[in-house]
Amino acid sequence: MTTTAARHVGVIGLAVMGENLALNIERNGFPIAVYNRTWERTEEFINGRASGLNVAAGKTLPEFVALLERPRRIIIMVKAGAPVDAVIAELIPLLQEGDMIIDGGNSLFIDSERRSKEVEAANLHFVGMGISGGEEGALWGPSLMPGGPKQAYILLEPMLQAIAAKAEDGEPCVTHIGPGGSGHYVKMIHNGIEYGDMQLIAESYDVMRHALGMTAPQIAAVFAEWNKGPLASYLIEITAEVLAYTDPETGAPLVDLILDTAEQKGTGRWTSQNALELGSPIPTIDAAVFARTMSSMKERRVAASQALKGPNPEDIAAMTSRIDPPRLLGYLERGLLFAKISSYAQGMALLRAASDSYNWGLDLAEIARIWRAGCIIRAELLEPIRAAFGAQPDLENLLLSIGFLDIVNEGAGACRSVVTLARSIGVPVPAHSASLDYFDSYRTAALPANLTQGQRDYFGAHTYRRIDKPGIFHTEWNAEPAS
Ligand code: NBP
Repeated sequence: MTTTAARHVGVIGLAVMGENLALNIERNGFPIAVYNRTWERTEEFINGRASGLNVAAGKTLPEFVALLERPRRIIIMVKAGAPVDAVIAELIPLLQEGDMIIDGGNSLFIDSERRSKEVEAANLHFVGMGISGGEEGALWGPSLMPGGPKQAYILLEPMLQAIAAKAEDGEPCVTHIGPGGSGHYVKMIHNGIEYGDMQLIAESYDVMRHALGMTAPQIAAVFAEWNKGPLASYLIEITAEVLAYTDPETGAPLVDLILDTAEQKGTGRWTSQNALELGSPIPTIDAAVFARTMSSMKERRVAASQALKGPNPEDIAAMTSRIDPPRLLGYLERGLLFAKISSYAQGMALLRAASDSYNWGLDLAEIARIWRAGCIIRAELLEPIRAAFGAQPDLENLLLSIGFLDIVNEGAGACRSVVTLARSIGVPVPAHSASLDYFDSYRTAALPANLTQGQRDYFGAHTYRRIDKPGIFHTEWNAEPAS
């Protein structure tokens, strides 16, 4: 441990994320100071993983602050929520004009908006920075989504670029997202998209095991193959590895022994709630959030499985016996790609809606660019998405991008085949269905909302507009028609 020379940056919070981020910063040559509320954890770190490294530690917060060069750059990596407010309240009196507080946790963007006002009122800068990539990413290169004042970002940029993941073209996965809580907002959408991706993958796996009777290792081989094509991504790669893993105790595929109740920490739900507020549909992400909720009702599902009937087993057997496996696997691959593009189209449209609504000036090409490496949704697909928004910054919907038109028009047919088969054999595919319904609704010039408007006018005199003449109309629907 070194305690001389002013430290370029400080990290508060030495749990999984803070510790790894601190080691990443140190490895990249930036003198660093660390602090943790509980001193034992700091001691463990400096005498353990940070032993012999250029890391200074403060036992108290004032001691830690005194180690930093000015303007101070302090990254908070503590539990999201009240702990972040507690740390900020303790820090403010110790800092001076122009110092920067960077919250690197998974904070709700509304909290970051509020905190940025509180911190700016003390003549300090607040940067709400989404970080994705988990423990490995924090150590070796995460995708970083910093939001806050541009002048603060400029002062942080050399360090952030050094510690961020690098895409294949060598570009660091970090950019100035926008003001206020925009960085944490973009991280929230990233997580929502991650929920959608994971659910879509799980549904493909479910169709393979039920329609084709495939085992986990056989399905692993399919995902490994898909990872060489347009679906290539971190999530497909780890799916193949999870499915191929054998439980050392029983010799069975471990995935077959895992209880089917998925947990959630809330970022997916936050995304859905915000989309409802902004009126920007994200049905695939909504379906993924609810799929996790349904999965958590294990006891109720087990009980219902005795009472509620799916399709007739003979019909299922007859149907599955007619399936040509290579053909279905082709549909599944192209259907998954289609469903994923539809989900990204929804997510990007929500980013646009938020940018307009909160006046953030988000650059969607830049956001796709920094998601290409380091983060959980990193995928080959993000380069063409970046290119689509780069070529057409005002692109209204990704589905309409020239580069994607043929893929989605062809892929919709494959997804339709998957959804139709799954429905016929009683396998739930809510995220595939939602992706397809979004596409079908978006491409439909005349939806049945004319009838909805008629009903609304009938019971609530809500009025309607007509397609054959201008104006606002109301009808006394149950009055005797004029003879
Ligand atoms: P945790 O979320 O588990 O938080 C533990 C840290 O918070 C400890 O350092 C603890 O100090 C500190 N802390 C708490 Br709790 N209350 C505090 C308070 N009132 N004042 C000061 N410190 C307090 O840590 P994590 O898993 O490393 O995650 C850090 C942040 O990064 C979270 O917002 C998380 O959501 C986010 N994130 C996590 C991941 C991931 O993969 N884990 C990925 C991306 C983002 P103590 O030692 O004294 O108890």
